[in-house]
Amino acid sequence: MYRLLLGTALIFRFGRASPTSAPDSGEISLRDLAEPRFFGAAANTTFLFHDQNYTRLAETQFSIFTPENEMKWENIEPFPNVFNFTAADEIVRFSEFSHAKVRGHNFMWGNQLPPWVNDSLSATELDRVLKNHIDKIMNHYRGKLYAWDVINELISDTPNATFKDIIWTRKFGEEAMPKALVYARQADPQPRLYINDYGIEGINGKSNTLFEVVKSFKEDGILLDGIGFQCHLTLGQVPPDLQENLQRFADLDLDVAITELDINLRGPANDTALAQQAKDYEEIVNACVAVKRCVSVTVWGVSDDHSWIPHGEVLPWDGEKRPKPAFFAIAEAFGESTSSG
Ligand code: 9MR
Repeated sequence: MYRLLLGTALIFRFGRASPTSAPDSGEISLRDLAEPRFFGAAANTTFLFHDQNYTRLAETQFSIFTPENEMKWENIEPFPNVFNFTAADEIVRFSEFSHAKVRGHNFMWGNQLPPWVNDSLSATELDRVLKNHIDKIMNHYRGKLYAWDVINELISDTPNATFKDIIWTRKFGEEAMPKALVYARQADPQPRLYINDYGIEGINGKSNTLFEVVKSFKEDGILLDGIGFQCHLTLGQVPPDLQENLQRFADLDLDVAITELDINLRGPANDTALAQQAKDYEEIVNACVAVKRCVSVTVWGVSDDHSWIPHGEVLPWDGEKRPKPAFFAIAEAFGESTSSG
């Protein structure tokens, strides 16, 4: 009740959402059922405070948020040493009001870089630029963030290479990841530092590559706290060894997290497809709750109308913010797990 009132107060305070009657999810709150884990969403300021039903779901259903785009380099440091924290701050403030955590996203990625971060910078200049970027942002959010995706999507998709060929690896080679991790740890020892990637959900060539990289970091004393498994998956294709894979990373003394979950129907949203989608969501949540070090499950968006995949019908709430079978499947998976670690 408190949270509902708070949500209404927030909407009133920011004054931008239009009051409509919200389809609700009954008495079920996934954030409550997920405890002691976190249930999260990618939050997007284009909708937060602008779509009342979105804000209400955000406020009542989630205990952790990842800014979908607001902390990416092109948005947060669009020009050299010129930082724009406005949008990212809105999400951090909203999270504080609703007692939710924040995962920062991200520092080192090949996409969504501003034009001035390009190959014409020397390795020395890029090094200075990276350090300054991490320092300024971590200072700004000191004490406020739970975790950071320090590194996003650097592992190669092909077996003949360890890393993707992007600006960071072109300039720094295999020092790219350690550099970012060390700078982040130096800037603020508090937040959990993660490597986040896609296609590493099952035991496969790519996750094996990451596993070896992470093992060598551990041996070299490079501090890393967790691995984010994005889980942008296609209907019916949850890897059967997801849990085993999460566990082998956890066994390296790392937290693991499902960070960007959605299930793309790639076809019509009929009852059969929605039932399979629910099964897929349930399997993923089950895998997380079976692994002690799995700290959170985050879906990439809130409802189908605001997903990064248009018409993909990928999320637990439909375009009208009505709970889909996937929502109830998640509730069941978390609900049944309350006794497990
Ligand atoms: O959801 C994000 C979308 O709004 C952006 O246009 C897109 C641009 O690259 O990035 C999306 O988020 C990505 C995330 O940051 C990293 N993993 C893949 C996500 C989906 O593309």
